[in-house]
Amino acid sequence: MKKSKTIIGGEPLPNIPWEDKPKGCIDVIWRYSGNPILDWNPIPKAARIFNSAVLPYKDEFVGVFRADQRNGRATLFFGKSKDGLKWKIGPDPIDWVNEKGKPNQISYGYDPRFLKLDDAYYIVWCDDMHGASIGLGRTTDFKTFIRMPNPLMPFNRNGVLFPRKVNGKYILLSRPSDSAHTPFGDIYMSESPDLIYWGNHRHVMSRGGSGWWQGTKIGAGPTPIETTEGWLLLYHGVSFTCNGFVYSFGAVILDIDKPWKVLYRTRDYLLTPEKLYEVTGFVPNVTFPCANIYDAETGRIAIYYGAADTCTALAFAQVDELLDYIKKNSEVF
Ligand code: BMA
Repeated sequence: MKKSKTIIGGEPLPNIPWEDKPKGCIDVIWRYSGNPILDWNPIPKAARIFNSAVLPYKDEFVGVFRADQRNGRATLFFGKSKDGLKWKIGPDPIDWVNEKGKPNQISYGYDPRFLKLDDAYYIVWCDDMHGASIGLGRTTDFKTFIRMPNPLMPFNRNGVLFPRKVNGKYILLSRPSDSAHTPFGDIYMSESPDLIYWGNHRHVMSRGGSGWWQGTKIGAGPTPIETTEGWLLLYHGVSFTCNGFVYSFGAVILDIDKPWKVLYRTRDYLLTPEKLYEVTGFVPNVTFPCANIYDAETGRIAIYYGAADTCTALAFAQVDELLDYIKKNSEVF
């Protein structure tokens, strides 16, 4: 097995879900042959589970799932898995409390990101703050979930926390938006000394470039991975067609110490809706990555993405190959 020393600070994850790249595949991200791993009506209380985030925990896996219930409302469920493929989710939505342990439920929640930061597990999601904004919460035991103050005001989506402080500050990416199906959007960055007060906002990257796939809007994807080449960040890019939006994804390498600085950015998409479960469903033509777990030893990356706002799917990449591809097929604008 090829060893990689490219991922910094990560743990080995020998049980990462994995499939070798199929022979003849020319892509740097390839799909799991067993996709989708969660299909229509996966649990009694959810019609569709997609755009969800998972993490390794001890020898198993835990996840925070975007589950759209049968009343159409998006909410967040917690789940566990022994292998990262078959999940036991719910049966009920996460029961949020405030810092004093009193109920503090969310009215809706979607597109969670999930990460270990310092001594806790944090969840960032799109929350209702009299309009869509960024929600933040934490847990240490996956039983008590504490809702924290909203880091940013409406309207905003696609909040993504870095897995460590940079220059002594917590870093949050976000995508200021409108209250509907936003027809624009760039990625911004904010910093905080304590995960409560956020400021020093910076623009990171814009939609557009020569790739029409990211011409309408872009949004940060899973938690960035620290590598010897910089922060590896997957992001989604959206194009606007006669039939509506199409969500693909690409990747960017950000400077380690100045993470608002884009070093390399994919010109072409890395994955776009092609498979039946990506091009048909509740919202056709959506591939939306929310998690990337990795084995720091081998450099294997497993990417969890939502397909057509209906299913959860899995794809794979090898960190050295992916970084090399991004550097050789980059445009920065
Ligand atoms: C975005 C978010 C995503 C969704 C996408 C396509 O605005 O709501 O959750 O996957 O639209 O519907």
